[in-house]
Amino acid sequence: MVTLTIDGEKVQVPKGTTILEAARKIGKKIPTLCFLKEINEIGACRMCVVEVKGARALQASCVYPVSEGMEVFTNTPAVRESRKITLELLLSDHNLECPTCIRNLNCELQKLAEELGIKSIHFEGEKHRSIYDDFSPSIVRDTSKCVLCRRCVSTCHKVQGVGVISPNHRGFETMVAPVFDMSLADVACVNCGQCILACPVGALKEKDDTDRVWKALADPEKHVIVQIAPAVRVSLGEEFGLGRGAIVTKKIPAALRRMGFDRVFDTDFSADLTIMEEGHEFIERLQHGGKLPLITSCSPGWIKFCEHYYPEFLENLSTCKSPQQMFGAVAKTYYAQKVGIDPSKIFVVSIMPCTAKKYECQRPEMRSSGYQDVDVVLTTRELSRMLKEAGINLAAMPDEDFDDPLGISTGAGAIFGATGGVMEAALRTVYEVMTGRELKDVEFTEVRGVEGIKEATIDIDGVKVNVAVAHGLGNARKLLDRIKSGEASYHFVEIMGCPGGCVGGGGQPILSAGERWELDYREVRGSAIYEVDRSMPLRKSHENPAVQQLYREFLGKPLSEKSHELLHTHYTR
Ligand code: HC0
Ligand code: SF4
Repeated sequence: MVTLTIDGEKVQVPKGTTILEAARKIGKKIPTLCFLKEINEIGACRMCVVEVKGARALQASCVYPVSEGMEVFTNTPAVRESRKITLELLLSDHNLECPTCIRNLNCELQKLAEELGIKSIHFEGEKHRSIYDDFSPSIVRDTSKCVLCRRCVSTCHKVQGVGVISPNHRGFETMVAPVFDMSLADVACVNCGQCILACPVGALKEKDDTDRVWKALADPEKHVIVQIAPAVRVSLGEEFGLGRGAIVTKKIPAALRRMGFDRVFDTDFSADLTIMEEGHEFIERLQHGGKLPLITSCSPGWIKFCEHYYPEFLENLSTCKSPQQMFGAVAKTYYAQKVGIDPSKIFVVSIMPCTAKKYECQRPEMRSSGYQDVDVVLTTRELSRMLKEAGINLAAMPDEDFDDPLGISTGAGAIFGATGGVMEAALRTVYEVMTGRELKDVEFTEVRGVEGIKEATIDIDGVKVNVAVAHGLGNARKLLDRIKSGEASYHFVEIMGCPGGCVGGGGQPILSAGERWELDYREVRGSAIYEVDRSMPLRKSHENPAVQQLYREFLGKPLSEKSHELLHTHYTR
């Protein structure tokens, strides 16, 4: 342990601790901007400077390690002046469109200006060259708002193992961009949106599709239906002051009906359907020498990552489309027939925690109904903006149910939203189908939680099934490399593109770096997802009566010809 004083107060911390962490331990908040715990600790922005007795200059506390007897001062006139000048210089070269910026009132730069008491900007000078890149189906970059903190760069490189953005050029010309300042649409970006969650300002945002949905809702010719993803029910409430991970499953249908949707359905329904198809696909491959490990294919960021970086695993991917896409295909065929509406008049909106889903719905494979199966994808954040625009306060909504039949679901569908959930849901069904016996304890806790890679061996009547789960593409990379080298071998693997699974999706409400340090949002929202599961009367996908009815009336059985035509696809090199 090391003992030091901070502003005269004694503090003991382990060797290797930074001054910033030591200060936090005694409740002292030092302002930061580029710092993102464990992801970006580079001392670049110099907002966190402090005086260290004996040191020649002010030091960046986020990278300066403590030492025995050190005396630190966090609040001297020199420290305050330096931070203010740094911030004013940043603001002097910033696009100050604050009231119309996507991050207005949720911007770390704005917050710092308030906290540091910046009342005017004393410097006026050149503005840096900027690019507005909106060619990607998912992500918009506006470098006029970039503060060069590199949080997005570190996230893309270190967390996601992708690395398609970096600081280009030098000095005042520095710009965070893909190679040769190309568009994100033209490089191997996987549209995960994790860079957006890392951005402290409005330099990165999702492609906004809210106008297209308002237009559809206002069109009397259109039958506008909506599906809501598993993870949104534990995050949307955060935008309405209900606390991180608040469960708002039943408030969502009420709010969406008031917005004008004709039917409010649930992706949890088609998640159950996915399990029926994927569970049988697994059993088929296991028992008939098919390609193993079977790897889940419902996370579109992961699919794109696999296509670009690990094409040798494409044959391992489940041929099942994702629940969002299965929903669209079923909505424009089975549901259209059932309600007697021409599928060309049906407009399918998805509310997803994900930016890559915007890209997924536009893929050419996703038109098996004869139309684009899902018309528009909105992120959790976009839905929240629309609700606010319509004056609908989610927090004040009564409890209502989803509509029949595509709104009926089980707990197995709900847990898709957390890392390990697809695997657990599949195991619940695979076990019962393979053994013909009831699974008494449905909880496979070995595959739950935020550890990067989880493994388990499940005994199914003497058949030992080895499974692994990875979330976040950096972890996926590690897992795939181990499989490739022969170091590990599995029968069934779940990969989700985002850390924490969909609860940590790139379209979810954004936490500041400070809040991320205080609380693991992946864990909080993940626990809420499992609570949703426990509260459901049915917890196994094959028990979903609406899914059973769909098979009886339309699909026949899992892996039938009709299922293959509508619900499956192939990804090729
Ligand atoms: Fe997910 Fe999904 S679980 S990817 O994270 O599989 O986005 O929540 O909707 O499709 O169900 C996201 C979440 C979904 C899909 C489902 C899967
Ligand atoms: Fe990187 Fe994902 Fe952002 Fe693309 S969307 S730049 S892959 S973090």
